[in-house]
Amino acid sequence: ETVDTAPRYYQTFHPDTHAVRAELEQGLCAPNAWVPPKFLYDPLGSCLFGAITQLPEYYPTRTEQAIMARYADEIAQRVGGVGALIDLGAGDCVKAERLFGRLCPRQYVPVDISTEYLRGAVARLHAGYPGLDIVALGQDFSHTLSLPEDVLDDGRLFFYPGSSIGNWSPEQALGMLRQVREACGERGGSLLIGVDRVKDERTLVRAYDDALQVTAAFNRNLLLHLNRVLRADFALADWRHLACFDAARSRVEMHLQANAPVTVNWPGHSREFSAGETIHTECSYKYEPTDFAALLDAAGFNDIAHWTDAQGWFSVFHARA
Ligand code: AVJ
Repeated sequence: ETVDTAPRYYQTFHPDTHAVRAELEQGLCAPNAWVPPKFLYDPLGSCLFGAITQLPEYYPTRTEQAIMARYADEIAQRVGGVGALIDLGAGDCVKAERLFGRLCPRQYVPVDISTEYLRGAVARLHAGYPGLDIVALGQDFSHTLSLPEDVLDDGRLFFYPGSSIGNWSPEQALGMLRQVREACGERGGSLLIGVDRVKDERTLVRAYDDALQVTAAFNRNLLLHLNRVLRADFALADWRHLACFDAARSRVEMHLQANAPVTVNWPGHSREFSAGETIHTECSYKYEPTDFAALLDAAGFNDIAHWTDAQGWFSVFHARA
């Protein structure tokens, strides 16, 4: 007999706050304008990201999935009994769902800044797994990761798939990994994380500048999100999508580039952009496996295992706290 336990939601992220507007204003008014990549994820942005994962050029999702499928037994054996499966940047919860059969978590804890999208995903998941204990967190864990009391504290497994860690610089990633290690607790916690690897520039850039222009839509949709959050007047026609690889920093960058001189206004502010000027919207760092293992080590993780694909395009790591 399965007992139907309704999911619990804890929403701590609210985009309509002064702090969020201040964070955006600071970036937009900087000499080299930038917006944190987390603002790519409003409801439409989360949907467009889902579409990106299906694109022929976007290899990370399917490569990671293939690694997880091929080494499913080994991974499950290493991970052992799972209490809470804590899914950082859960999105549609589909990646975590694939682990349920083998890992049998006693509790599922999806965390995402795209709060409305997460609610929908959790409602669907609950319908499919009525007995599963779900604690959903609408949280911006880029500041601090805080888990409510009802998250089980034995055998925690943090799941950070898809190379989302690549949105952080290596220094920031170290801070994030330290935070995750702390949150693993003292009772057999561990981390399962996917990391995209350094490869030829053409493959990398095409993954972020696809022929169908879904990634362009994903990037430009950020402007619609900013219009809502800031009450700004960005016009889509003024901005084009740009993706490039900075080999020295080992990162793909996404920018929005002004087609012509343009002034953008929102209450209390205006910002002039010259023709060709850009707003930097995302970094996606690419790692060599040894470098990423060193980062895990520096963050205090130990007993590190690593799996990859035949081409060496993507890596999955498991490490104990
Ligand atoms: C979700 C951050 C892993 O960097 O590849 C996809 C986001 N940006 N296409 C990535 C993204 C453009 C993605 N992450």
